[in-house]
Amino acid sequence: MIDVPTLVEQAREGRPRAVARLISLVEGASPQLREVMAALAPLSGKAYVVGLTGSPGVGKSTSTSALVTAYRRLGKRVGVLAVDPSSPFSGGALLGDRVRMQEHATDPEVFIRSMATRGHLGGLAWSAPQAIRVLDAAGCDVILVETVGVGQSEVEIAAQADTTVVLLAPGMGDGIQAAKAGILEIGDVYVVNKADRDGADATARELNHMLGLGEARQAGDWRPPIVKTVAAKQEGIDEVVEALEKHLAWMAGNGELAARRVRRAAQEVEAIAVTALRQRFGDVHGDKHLDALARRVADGELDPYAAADQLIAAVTG
Ligand SMILES: Nc1nc2c(ncn2[C@@H]2O[C@H](COP(=O)(O)OP(=O)(O)OP(=O)(O)O)[C@@H](O)[C@H]2O)c(=O)[nH]1
Ligand SMILES: [Mg+2]
Repeated sequence: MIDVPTLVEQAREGRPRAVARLISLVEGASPQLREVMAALAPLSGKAYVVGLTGSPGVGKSTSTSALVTAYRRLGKRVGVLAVDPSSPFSGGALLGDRVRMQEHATDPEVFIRSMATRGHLGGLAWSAPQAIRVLDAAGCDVILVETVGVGQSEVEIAAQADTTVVLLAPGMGDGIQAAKAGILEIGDVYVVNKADRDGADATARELNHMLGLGEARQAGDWRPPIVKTVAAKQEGIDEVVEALEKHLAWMAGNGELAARRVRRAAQEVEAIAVTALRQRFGDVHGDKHLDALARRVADGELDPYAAADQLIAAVTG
């Protein structure tokens, strides 16, 4: 058994090994998570959570590393969470990221963790917020969350950040047209990376046009800025930080920040509850109660809805 209070205290002091162990507990869906989260709850809510998303190879890891550099110059403690929702293995895809993050590896004010969700049910919906809570409690001012892999998970991660950065690059497929339509709805800040390559201006223009379509903004609404960067050379990164700070101030000023955090907590709670219910239903499978109900339904004695009601009552009672 792990001594949770000691581990939490050590994480609070910013000890990397304690932070790593707590995130491993999240990754492994440890039964001790209940105790860990109870201890962390009063310590969290201070960090600014930024999600980075975009097609493979667009420069998410390079940009994350460049943002770490920029935030460190501002004296901030930074957490980086690389999440791989698609793979059950934490090595592989994240290996390249480790190399990219190498320059920060010895900085005691930077915490870099990668996490695979090992395919557990509703994995990302609760595991990412919990890993974020660990980094938050460890005193990170900013937490950068990079998702590896594409698809629905991008949108899922975006829902969990305070601010979502969508990255694009020139010459990747057909630019924005190729980008999934959903990406135009989730970005708070857009970055056209690899601006050292041909076509960056065109990509930015096209993006600007697409973002303007269907625009019915009112005074005080947020208009997502578009920033051009060469992340590999740290160019434009200060402008990204500036855009992030503006978005944070905008959200803090109108209640949006609190609203987003409530949404994030709601998703997490729901995912935990659904997981718990699924588990109980799993226990019910092959259970005598279900057998008895099923027999009555098969015999036409009971309708399936009434039987389901009885099963739910048995599982939640
Ligand atoms: N020319 C140029 N290359 C860049 C720039 N930023 C990143 N790259 C290169 O683009 C490649 C992919 O960068 P990554 O940061 O690994 O991209 P990623 O989005 O994290 O990739 P995945 O995690 O695999 O989806 C690397 O070879 C980088 O060196 C840039 O600003 N300009
Ligand atoms: Mg990457």
